[in-house]
Amino acid sequence: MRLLHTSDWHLGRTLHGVNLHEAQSAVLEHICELVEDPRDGVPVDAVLIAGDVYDRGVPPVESVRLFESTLRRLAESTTVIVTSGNHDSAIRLGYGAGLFRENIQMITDLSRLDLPVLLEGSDGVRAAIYGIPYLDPDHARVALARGEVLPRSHQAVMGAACQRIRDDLAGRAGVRSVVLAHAFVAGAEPSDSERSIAVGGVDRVTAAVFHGIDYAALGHLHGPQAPECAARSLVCYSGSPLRYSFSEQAHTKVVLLVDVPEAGPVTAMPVPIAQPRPMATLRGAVDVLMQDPTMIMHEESWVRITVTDRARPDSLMDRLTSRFPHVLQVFHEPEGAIDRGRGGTTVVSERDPRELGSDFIAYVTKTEPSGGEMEVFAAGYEAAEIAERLGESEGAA
Ligand SMILES: [Mn+2]
Repeated sequence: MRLLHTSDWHLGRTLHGVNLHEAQSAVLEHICELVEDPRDGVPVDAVLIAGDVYDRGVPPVESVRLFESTLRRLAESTTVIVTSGNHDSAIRLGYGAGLFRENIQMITDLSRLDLPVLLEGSDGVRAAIYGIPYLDPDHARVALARGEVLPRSHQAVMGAACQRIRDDLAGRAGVRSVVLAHAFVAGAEPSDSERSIAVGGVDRVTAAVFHGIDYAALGHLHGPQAPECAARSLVCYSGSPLRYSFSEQAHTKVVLLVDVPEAGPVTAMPVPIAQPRPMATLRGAVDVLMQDPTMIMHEESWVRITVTDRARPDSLMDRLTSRFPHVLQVFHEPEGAIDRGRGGTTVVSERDPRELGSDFIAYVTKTEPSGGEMEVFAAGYEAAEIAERLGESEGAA
């Protein structure tokens, strides 16, 4: 059985103000082509999209259109299984789940997580494919409890979800098992473009929660990787198909072609996805940046530039854009200046609000925030996030 695993499309996302709709359209076109015309002739039995289809709960109209046309096109030739991520509104993404044809499976409702999609590959291999929507511990610890409410942690709720899946699997002989999940597995590498899902300060689950499952198709982290796992399970992140932050400038973005044999280990083969532009981080005095011949290779890239001149150079932005028209961020850090502390006064959307809050407290009070202050700030932030999500899911507005 051949599966195509992808995640974290983040349709509607911008990159420091640059609209990525065209780049996202090109990526989805590429994915459709991989399905319609597989390079090695092996048909793709299902496309798995492990959460964060959209960048936010209420995505732009052009993103909704792009997702619909992609779904329709993929469903012409394969089965598509989609779960919701922490950026998606589960209810909005799941609209139509009960209406779509058999080969479009939108799994955004916790009550469905142990009801698998039963698939038979073109090679006769059978698999039970389970989708775990993003589990918000505050909600899932009640929804997934058998009796007592579960501890308030990702580990507890993901563990309970996987246990339900293993219970269901126990009654199914001769099928391979695949799980889609949206989680931060310990040992894996984050980047700057994931929104924190920490609850009570902890965001991770151990890879061992997936034991007994042949393949865990993960979403959430934007770099492709296969964290260490319990024996005989393969746990992989496909990563996002586009770079969504400078911290990803060295990533090779991919989708994974996953082969599930009748018996024996599952394998995942990365297929590189072309990026609209390279990315680079440059640093130096402005005259050097403007004249250095080795910088030619970055002239068409998306760049972030740190200028190190003692005084901020005149018409800095104009000068830089004349050589680097796709410059997205400019910082000024005079060489030899005293360190003003982590991050300086730069506020970028990728930074964890708790970290920003800590900087703010330090800035206002001129002292490091105490543990107690940070706890109050983190609790307030989490409460605001929960309130926002509830407002969204209940359609209060
Ligand atoms: Mn994501």
